[in-house]
Amino acid sequence: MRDAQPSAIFLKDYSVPAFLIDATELRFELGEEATTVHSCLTLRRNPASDNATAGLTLHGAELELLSLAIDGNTLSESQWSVSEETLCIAEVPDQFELRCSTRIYPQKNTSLEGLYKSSGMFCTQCEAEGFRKITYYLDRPDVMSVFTVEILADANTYPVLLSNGNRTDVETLEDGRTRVVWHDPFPKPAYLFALVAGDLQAVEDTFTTCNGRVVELKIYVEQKDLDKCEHAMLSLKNAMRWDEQVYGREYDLDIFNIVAVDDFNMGAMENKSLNIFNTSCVLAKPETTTDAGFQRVEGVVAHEYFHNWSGNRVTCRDWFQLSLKEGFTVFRDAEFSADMGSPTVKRVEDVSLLRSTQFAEDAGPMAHPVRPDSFIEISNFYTVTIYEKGAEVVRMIHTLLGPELFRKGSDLYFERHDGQAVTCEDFVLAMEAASGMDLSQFRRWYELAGTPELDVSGSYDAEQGRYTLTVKQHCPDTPGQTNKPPLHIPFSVALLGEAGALRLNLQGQEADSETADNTEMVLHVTEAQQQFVFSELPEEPVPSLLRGFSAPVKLHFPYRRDQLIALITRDTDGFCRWDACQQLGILEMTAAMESAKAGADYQLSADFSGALAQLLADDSLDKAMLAMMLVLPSEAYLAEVFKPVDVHAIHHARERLRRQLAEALREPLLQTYERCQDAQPYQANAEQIARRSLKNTSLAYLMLLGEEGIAQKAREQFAESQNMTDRLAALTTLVNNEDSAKAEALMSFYQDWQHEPLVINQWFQVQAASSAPGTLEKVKSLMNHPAFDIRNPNKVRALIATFCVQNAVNFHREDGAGYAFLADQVIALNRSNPQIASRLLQPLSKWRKYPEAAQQKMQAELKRILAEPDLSRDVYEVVSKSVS
Ligand code: 0A1
Ligand code: ZN
Repeated sequence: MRDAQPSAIFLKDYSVPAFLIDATELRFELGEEATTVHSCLTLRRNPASDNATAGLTLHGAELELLSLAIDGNTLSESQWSVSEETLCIAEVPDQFELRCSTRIYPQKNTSLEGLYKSSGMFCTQCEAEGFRKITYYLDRPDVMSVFTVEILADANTYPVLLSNGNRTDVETLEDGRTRVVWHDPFPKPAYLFALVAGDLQAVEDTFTTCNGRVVELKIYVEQKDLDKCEHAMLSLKNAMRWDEQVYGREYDLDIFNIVAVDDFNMGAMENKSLNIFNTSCVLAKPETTTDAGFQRVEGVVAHEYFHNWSGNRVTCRDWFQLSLKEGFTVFRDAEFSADMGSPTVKRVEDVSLLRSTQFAEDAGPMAHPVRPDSFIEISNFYTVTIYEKGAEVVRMIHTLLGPELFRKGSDLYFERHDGQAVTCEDFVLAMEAASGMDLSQFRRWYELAGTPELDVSGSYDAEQGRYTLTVKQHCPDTPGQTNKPPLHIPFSVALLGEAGALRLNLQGQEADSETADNTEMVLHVTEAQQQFVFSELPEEPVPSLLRGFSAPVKLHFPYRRDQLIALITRDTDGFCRWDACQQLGILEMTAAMESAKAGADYQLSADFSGALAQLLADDSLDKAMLAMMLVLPSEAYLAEVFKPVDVHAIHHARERLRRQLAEALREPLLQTYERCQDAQPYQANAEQIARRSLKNTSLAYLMLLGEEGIAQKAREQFAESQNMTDRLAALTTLVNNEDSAKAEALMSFYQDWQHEPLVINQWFQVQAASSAPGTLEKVKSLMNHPAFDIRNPNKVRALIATFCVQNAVNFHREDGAGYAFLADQVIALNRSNPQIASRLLQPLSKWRKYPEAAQQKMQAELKRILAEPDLSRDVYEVVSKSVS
């Protein structure tokens, strides 16, 4: 809990550590009451530090100090002092061995940081600053040490005892305990330390590396989950192979372990050779897991594995550099998932997330650069900006350099910095050195918060056969940053003619041609305003802009409707086709909302439904793409487009348009629904996933027609489907349409799956997301359901966060009850789990986007939270930055 005034720490204040720890020996005595941790640290003064006489200050929190000794001599109480967060020893030699014993209480640890218990097993989470809750230490990523870990625990209760690296010793003691020793030869920061003790079973496999080394792979789970590990194991092997082939990175130890735990604040953690996973990101089988769940497992397994190089072998100097490992690793996992499935679909999914969630963050009170300048609590900075915008920044470097030079750059980065803790600047320097490219202006992407906006216009001179694109850029002000200089924006373009993309002849400007036939180019937008002139164009082209979403910007171009339809039906860039659909959808939404305001009825435009009908008739189109193109812009994205955000008007207009679309496309949707039925046994491959996605999108539309015959199909699908994707899609549409079978379906679903917590979370989610009136009361009553547990983050996310984030009409109820509910939950979680409390709070922090009446109610709840005694640093930072 916080001191009177939590203060910010600043990147500009970084200094090297005064001491280094060459070796770390830990001995854990795991007990049912308490755990004792004995540490032996080999310390020496850091030659790079300019303070040669400094005392030793170690981090530590919530620890009971039992004893302290330097070089074998026990220290008396006058020789050290402890505060809530530190242990200081004023006088120490230049080189010494520090022995320290502490007592901790993992059974009482509800924050899920440090050592804690989950479903009877001991496990750890040390990133970012959790190790200090285990023992006193230099808990900062630039202190890298070789760890040896001894674990003692009751042999019956904890038959599996794991830590990082290789197991070097094991014995059974006379007192009924087992003693094991693990040694990790690679120096690492404390945040990568991990320990697991429990009654677990493993699924085993091997991987032979490119150099013929055999690596033992194990996924440890509870016995009942042994049948849900196959997909994670396959994903792991695919990721290991992919990293060799695409990045030349070979795995470096003889074992790689994954452990699944029920209670986990995030998705997973890349501890060296002992990844710890939220069960939701590792367990999958067709009967319990949706296609999206399968894809998430694949992506997260790969992400954590890729960290072995981008994060572990080369780590971060300080937490301001978090995106160095996260942005790069997200880029790597996105490319991997693209290669394993459908690249365009993956790209569209990622861009959707970025544009709804990251753009919102970048426009709100918590906006921060990819490399922040300051923070109060680092846990608040595991954000979509650090992860997803950070990945976009790496992607832009990839686009600017091209794949070969990018690979040269990454090779150089790994070679230069293997075993080091480095900065984002080191990454850019390696990319520059390998490519010869000047990225000086590009660096601003790391420094500036806010989403840049591109205002583009085009004009065609028929006589000269010239097309001129005028591009203006500006980046809005964000907290602490005004009047920003222009960024270096890679702007990928093509010009479409009637018969396809036209050859590009760009006058006088430097640009890289992307395609052999010269039909796509990356323009370097570097100034506040710039013109690009293309010549030898026999017809007025339709510009296809920001292809593949080549930069994380908001693009404005005054497209005519016929131009958007041209892009929808014949652009060769999948992202631009989808985006043109979204833009036409926004035009429809705008018109529908204006009509509603004037009390008039709006009728969906025929050109829009006509274009979608044309797509439905096109058998050559990827079905997953088609499914995405059929979906109107999400409410979350529309909340980024309309200002102020009237969530009720948006929801009702969107629902009306959806119904009208269903009416206009009834026949083709019915045919599509039937055509996409799968006779094959379930597989999580791209083709089947695409088919299910299109089938269930069609069903969701058809259900809006309120026809008994269609409802019957949904009920049948619910009752008969053997996989969770189809079953949950049917349940969702029965719930969303208040079907007569809703209550019974929810009940039978619960009966069938009450023994599977991950499935029950989906059951909570479906109910929490329903736009029906009274959902808040339903959510409150579900919080008293025996299957709900507020201490479990997955359940909080499934029920509470789903309601607050994905159910805008109910969360933004006009009486403010949704806001009060959220504030109550934040206050309840503030003490038990500050990280989850702070994350949950985010929707309230965006109050400025909403109409006046909502603003006041949201602010009042923020103030109520701020007035709470003992606010955690996590919650305090978000509330204090967003209130006022
Ligand atoms: N490094 C992990 C994410 C992670 C961060 C913090 C955690 O606990 C507070 C846990 C996991 C990743 O990127 O996957
Ligand atoms: Zn990561």
